[in-house]
Amino acid sequence: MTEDTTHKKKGWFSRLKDGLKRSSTALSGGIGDIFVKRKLDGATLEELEDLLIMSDLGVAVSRAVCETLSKNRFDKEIAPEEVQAALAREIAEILRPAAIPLNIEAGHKPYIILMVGVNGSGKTTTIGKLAKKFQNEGKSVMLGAGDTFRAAAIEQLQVWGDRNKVPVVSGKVGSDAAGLAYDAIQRARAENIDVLMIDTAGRLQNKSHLMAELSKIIRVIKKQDAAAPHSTLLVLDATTGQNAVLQAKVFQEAANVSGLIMTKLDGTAKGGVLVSIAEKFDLPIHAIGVGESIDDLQSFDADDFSKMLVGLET
Ligand SMILES: Nc1nc2c(ncn2[C@@H]2O[C@H](COP(=O)(O)OP(=O)(O)O)[C@@H](O)[C@H]2O)c(=O)[nH]1
Ligand SMILES: [Mg+2]
Repeated sequence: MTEDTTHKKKGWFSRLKDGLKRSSTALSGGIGDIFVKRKLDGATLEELEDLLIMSDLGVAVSRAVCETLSKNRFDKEIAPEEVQAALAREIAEILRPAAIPLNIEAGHKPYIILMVGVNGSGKTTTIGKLAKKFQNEGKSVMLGAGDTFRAAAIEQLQVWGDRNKVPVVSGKVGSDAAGLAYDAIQRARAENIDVLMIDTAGRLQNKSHLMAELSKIIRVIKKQDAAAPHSTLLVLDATTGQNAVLQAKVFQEAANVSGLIMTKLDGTAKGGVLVSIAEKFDLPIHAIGVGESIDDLQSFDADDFSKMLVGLET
């Protein structure tokens, strides 16, 4: 590792730690409270299971870790650190198969990425961050302003386009998002672009409307390229806690999601929900957002994430 990347890693690492502090302090602090000079008896295990469930880990994971602990250490004195380590092991076990980087397969040109997720989850920002990443990999990038609902949304994508010096295809406010997707694909083809990212609106107030809009966009994209969208990325805001599970379900139904990016793990995050989502939906976790700036996107590491979540040093 070069000095530069070491420095960078420290930067986002410490920020991520800050972000998880709330849930992990509750978790590690809670574990400390439960286990101060205590034996691992039935009542203690029950208390621990409750704490884990409250940390958004999901019932299945919480039960599994308690069962493992009970098998190995029942009726023995146990230190909080041992509980944290066992918990981190269980969580990493679940997350490891899901830690799959986003792979832009050659052979699709443009490689079309559709970004979906509720308003405010971080879609547009994540597009901006990914644009830089793809350009660093030597790929040409174009953005499609498919959130045609608000002028501010189009302008915001334009700002990210300018920042990255990549073209943005946009239409009038209120125009048809599917039509915009069509135009963007045409232009990306004409300009021989490698990766086209299409932004969308995420109005969840009306589920059937959202579904209709997304499926129309997807239908139009498929008419251009039957294999597209090549990736449909669901962006989830970590601070929404358990609500993210519901969002994953709705968007899975509406848009056949192919992978996840969880944002705002630098904020007052409740990152534990990622564990229950990975458990419930068989979806790759491609990356995590750890800030609002262009470089604040990191690939997902199951072991580091698990340790930080339970308050262990990595
Ligand atoms: N702290 C933090 N803020 C983020 C992150 N990703 C996005 N945001 C902020 O969240 C807000 C909504 O993001 P935006 O990209 O507009 O969401 P969209 O409505 O899904 O397109 C903006 O203020 C972003 O700067 C992140 O990883 N960390
Ligand atoms: Mg947006």
